[in-house]
Amino acid sequence: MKKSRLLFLAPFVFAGSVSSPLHAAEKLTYYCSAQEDWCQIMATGFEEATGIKVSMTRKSSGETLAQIKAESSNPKGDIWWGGTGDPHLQAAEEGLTVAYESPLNAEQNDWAVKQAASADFKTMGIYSGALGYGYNEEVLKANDLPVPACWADLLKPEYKGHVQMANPNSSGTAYTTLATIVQLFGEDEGFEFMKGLHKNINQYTKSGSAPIKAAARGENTIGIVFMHDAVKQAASGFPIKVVAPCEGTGYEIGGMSLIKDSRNPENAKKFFDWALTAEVQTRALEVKAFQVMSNKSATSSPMAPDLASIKLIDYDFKKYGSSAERKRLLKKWDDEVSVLPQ
Ligand code: S7P
Repeated sequence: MKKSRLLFLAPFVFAGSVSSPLHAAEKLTYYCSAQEDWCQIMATGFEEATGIKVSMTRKSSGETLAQIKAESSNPKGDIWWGGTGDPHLQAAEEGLTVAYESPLNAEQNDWAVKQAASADFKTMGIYSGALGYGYNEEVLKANDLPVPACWADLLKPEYKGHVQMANPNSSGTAYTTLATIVQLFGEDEGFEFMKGLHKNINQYTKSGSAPIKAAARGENTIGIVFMHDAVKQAASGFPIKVVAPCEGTGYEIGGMSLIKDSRNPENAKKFFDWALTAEVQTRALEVKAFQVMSNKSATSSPMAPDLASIKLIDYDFKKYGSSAERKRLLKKWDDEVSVLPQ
């Protein structure tokens, strides 16, 4: 155990490519949009590996994009790690991030590098995961509700007050839901679906994974989330069942981007390279983060949803990650869905 840890630290501490842990001036301001526990181990792991002091802020994907935009005349963040790819692509298109081709790109899966190339390397794919939902089987039974299997099931009147999702403005998960439904059913039918769903929603949360955490605690019945976030709750011992909707579903390519005009650009690049290593990506399992990792040699768990066995749509990242389309869809959802009575 000790030996492998030394090997893991070696390129970063002993090769002299970064400053020693005693060099107090070295720092990194890190914005994180993955789960809090994963964000934390990335921050402490990087500090331990390099001696660079990390200051971390965890916010949902849409919120972090808004923060980077608001700070663009005087950027405070150095690197944005995690969160759905669409807002990372929007940041790239809006010139909020800078291009970087890591030497570690050769170790990554094609889909991760393809995502980067589509944005002229102003962002990078770091993991992937399918959207779906999870339900608390005890709460479902206690309320005498049928077992849902499809997106269409979530519109049934008996689920009124039993479904939770995040607000797509703040949450990358919920924006992925909106874009998935539009791609799956077409825009008109998709918005009718969102209006029907709205009638059954008990709360739009800020964070994408909150609905399944609430279901795990028995405070909600069905949470629309990434399937891996539902698996995390099941793996933690909660009575959560995970659903890959029968009509098919969308997916995310989680992103990592270097913030333009940042104060510590070299340290940000070091984090970028470090985060693409198989060893670091495998550490996701310590916090039950069950995404498919970008590094081809990262170890995945048998509990992770098998993307090959899920009916996935051909999610159009270029279109739905574009600034104009993302803004248009969010405004339409605000104007036509969120204002409706429930
Ligand atoms: O780490 C889990 C995860 O679901 O969190 C990211 C998510 O965007 C963060 O939450 P928001 O929906 O609130 O933005 C996903 O990228 C990731 O898979």
